[in-house]
Amino acid sequence: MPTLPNLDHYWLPFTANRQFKSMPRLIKAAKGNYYTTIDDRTLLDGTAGLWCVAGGHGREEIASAVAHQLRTLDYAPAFQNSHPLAFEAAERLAEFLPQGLDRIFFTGSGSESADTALKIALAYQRVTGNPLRNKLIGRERGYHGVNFGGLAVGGIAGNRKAFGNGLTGVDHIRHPLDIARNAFTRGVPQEGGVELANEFEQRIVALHDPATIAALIVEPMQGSAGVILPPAGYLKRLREICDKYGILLIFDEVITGFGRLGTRFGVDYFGVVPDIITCAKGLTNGAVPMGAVAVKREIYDAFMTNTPAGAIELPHGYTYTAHPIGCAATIAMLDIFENEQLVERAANLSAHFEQAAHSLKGVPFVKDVRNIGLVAGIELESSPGKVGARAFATYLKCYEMGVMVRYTADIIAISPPLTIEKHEIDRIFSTIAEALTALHAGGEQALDPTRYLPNEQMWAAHQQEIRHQQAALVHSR
Ligand code: PXG
Repeated sequence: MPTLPNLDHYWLPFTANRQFKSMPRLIKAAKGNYYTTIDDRTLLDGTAGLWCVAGGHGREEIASAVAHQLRTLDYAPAFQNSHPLAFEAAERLAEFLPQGLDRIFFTGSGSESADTALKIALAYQRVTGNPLRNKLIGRERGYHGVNFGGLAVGGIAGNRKAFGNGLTGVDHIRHPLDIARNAFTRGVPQEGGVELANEFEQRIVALHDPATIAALIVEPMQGSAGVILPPAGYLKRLREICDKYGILLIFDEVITGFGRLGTRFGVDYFGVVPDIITCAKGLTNGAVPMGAVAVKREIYDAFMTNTPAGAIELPHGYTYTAHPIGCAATIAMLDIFENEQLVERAANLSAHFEQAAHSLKGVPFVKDVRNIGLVAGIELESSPGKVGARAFATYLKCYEMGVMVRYTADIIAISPPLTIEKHEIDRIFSTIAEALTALHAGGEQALDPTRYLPNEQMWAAHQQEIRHQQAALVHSR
């Protein structure tokens, strides 16, 4: 049995630390579509880590590319210098991205990509003679990471309210979730998209004066906030409004990029092309922290032609921009996408995945199922006065039964590696059904997190057992 590490020093992100430390769920290894926990459970990965492990865990190709790169060139100064792999990674990524978006700025994460994209949009307006265009528009329930720019345009209230006033000159369009109208729709809702997008023009553009707006940033599909799909025609109409008023359109594809929707990017799924795309996560299979921002060639060219020769065109960048290790992992991952036809694989599995997700209709507490590509959101009725408790208990019960799911508020989100097999998809959704049925039978008590393994009592018993064994060992010497 394992010994727990000292849990005192590490402050976990987006986690109830005291609760977690009383019942730590620690993973020690992963291969393919499975994790191994420190208490030797096997968990099927229903979430590709945090939406990032598109190619399955423990990819040998990435490990050896990274190891080789570490031994060859661990680091080179990112400013005023570079290294060949940065250019190769950018070229390869440009080939994978939608046509026309082929100038690449590398970052270290999705949050850095969001802030980089916003800064490029603002600087672009300035460099093209529109310095008054300095407002940024996001969307309610949008998630663009946790840095100040992304936070400002983001629309998840709980992520914002602890952190002061943020940026000025920011507003939000409405999110498109309408359960009353669209519950259990398979794929994108068909109704209401254009009217909803028109509100951008009628409310926000009109309110602010279009000549003051630099950019609109949206996720093609809102992932973090619980899988919110754009109705048909909605993104296309947003594009038209942006074009009409000279507003840049940014797609945050940190989740929707790299095959998640059964297409390379959300752009390819929806047939709507933004001016700037952000990505991260699947770029390196989650193996190395890395992100990227792709801009239309005209945007890059505007910086190159409208700034004095010899000047720094964009005063922005990170120590770890185009880090050699990240570039090596990116190239290895793009090879995997090509060699294994991962995007096509995801597309081919989508119908089976949709069927399995919607089999949850009628299961206790399920009030909506939303799906697209290899993504499903299962919205539960909240327990009165305890928003999030039911989804948390479902997550714990699934974990106990050997399946990793994600939850946010009372929504379960499923986004497996694109290497998932059909029988594994079936197992994910049947486990959720079983967990919800058990929760229904268990009543109020079933919402108590300490009932699920691994819990405090189990770990206490382990630690006790270990102390006994150690004492016996010392004794026998
Ligand atoms: N944009 C989008 C659209 C994202 O989904 C970020 C930016 C930020 O990326 P970084 O790499 O800075 O975390 C994200 C991240 C979840 C979950 O469970 C989602 C994210 C991160 C962690 C958990 O839905 N999205």
